[in-house]
Amino acid sequence: MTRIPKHGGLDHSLSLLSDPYRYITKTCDRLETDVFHTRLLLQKVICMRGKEAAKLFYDTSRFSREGVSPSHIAKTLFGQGGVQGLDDEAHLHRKAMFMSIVRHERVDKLAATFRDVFQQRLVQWTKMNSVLLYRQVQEIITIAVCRWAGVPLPDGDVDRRTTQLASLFDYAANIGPKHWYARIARKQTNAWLGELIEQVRRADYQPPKNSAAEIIALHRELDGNQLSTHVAAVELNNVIRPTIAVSAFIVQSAHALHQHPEYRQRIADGEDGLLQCFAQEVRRFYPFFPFAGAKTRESFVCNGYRFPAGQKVLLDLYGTDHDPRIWELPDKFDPDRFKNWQRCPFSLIPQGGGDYATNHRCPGEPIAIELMKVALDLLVNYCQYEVPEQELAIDMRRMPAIPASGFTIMKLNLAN
Ligand code: MYR
Repeated sequence: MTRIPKHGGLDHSLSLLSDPYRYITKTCDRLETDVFHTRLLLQKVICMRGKEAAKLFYDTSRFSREGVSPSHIAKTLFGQGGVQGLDDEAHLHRKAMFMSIVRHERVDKLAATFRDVFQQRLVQWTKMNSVLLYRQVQEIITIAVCRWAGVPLPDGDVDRRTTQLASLFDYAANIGPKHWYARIARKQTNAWLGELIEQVRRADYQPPKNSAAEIIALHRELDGNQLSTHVAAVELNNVIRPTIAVSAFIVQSAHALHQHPEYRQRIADGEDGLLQCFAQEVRRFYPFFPFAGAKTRESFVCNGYRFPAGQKVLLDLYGTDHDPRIWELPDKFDPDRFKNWQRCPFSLIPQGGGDYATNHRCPGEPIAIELMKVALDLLVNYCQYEVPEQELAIDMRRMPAIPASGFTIMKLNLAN
């Protein structure tokens, strides 16, 4: 048996928070290991990285998710009682509900709605002095995803609901006033969506057939009962909120286009498969979700290392997406690496790994990719704009990490 190396010291929460995307990899490199013990929030935690670690982490016979999210994350980002904290049959059954919401043709429908709303915004942007892309794209997605999900959103509510929903992921890692803002926003958005669930159940409001609002409101659990109003609201929020978080990937895509203008021409030329490769490389290259958490069910030995029962474990998502054993020149932005990519559920894991239906991999991944492709197409083929002087460095302390400026564009004109 080999002892799991230890990152010695009292507690490393501050090191993790000051470099959330690189703490695990940096420590692994320093200790020359792929797995180590550390202490976070005064608790013993095992951190690991790489493809083999991801395979282990998504073995549901060894790891459970119940009660794993720290309470400040559960009370902001994920909400309480949702799919992220379920295991076994309950998880498979709830996941099947999400899979039915994101069936292929429904993703296409969302992408088409997003394209319509985005194109209308492009016209408005021609009249604006400057456009803060992160915020604007959040509003576009909020309008599109609510329409698609069967959630009524009057024009006058777009600003308020976008701010509330975006705060759930933008402020999830914050402490102080932003955290409390997100806690209030969680309550407000759950109340709003819960009221809608009740209206659907009372038949006071009929959402479109097979929309997320209908599927979730009428979903029955394994015991034959409907979800409580609270959990149904959390799950509807679990469809809407992460879709709005795709705004980070879209800003990162705009950033990548700006840093690598040679791809503009290739995209404009309609190069086969390039939009897909570009979107995948943005998801691999840029920081989105830093790490995922789970806990061991029983004690077990893997590769000579003993994992104790009930042990919290973090899997390094960003580090695995930059692992040089998987990705040649991982710090080079190179969409062409995806041209002949052999899909592997444990190597490209910005939104979690494993299988959508049976693991805790985000079922919204195809949504993220399709919305990114639409945004790239519109930003390259439907308009021209300038990127003024601004702080364009990716703020690695921010989660999700985007340029500190939020990415401002100016002098936007529609393409002829
Ligand atoms: C979602 O809404 O589920 C997707 C959110 C994506 C990015 C959010 C990044 C926040 C990560 C917080 C982890 C904090 C761990 C201390």
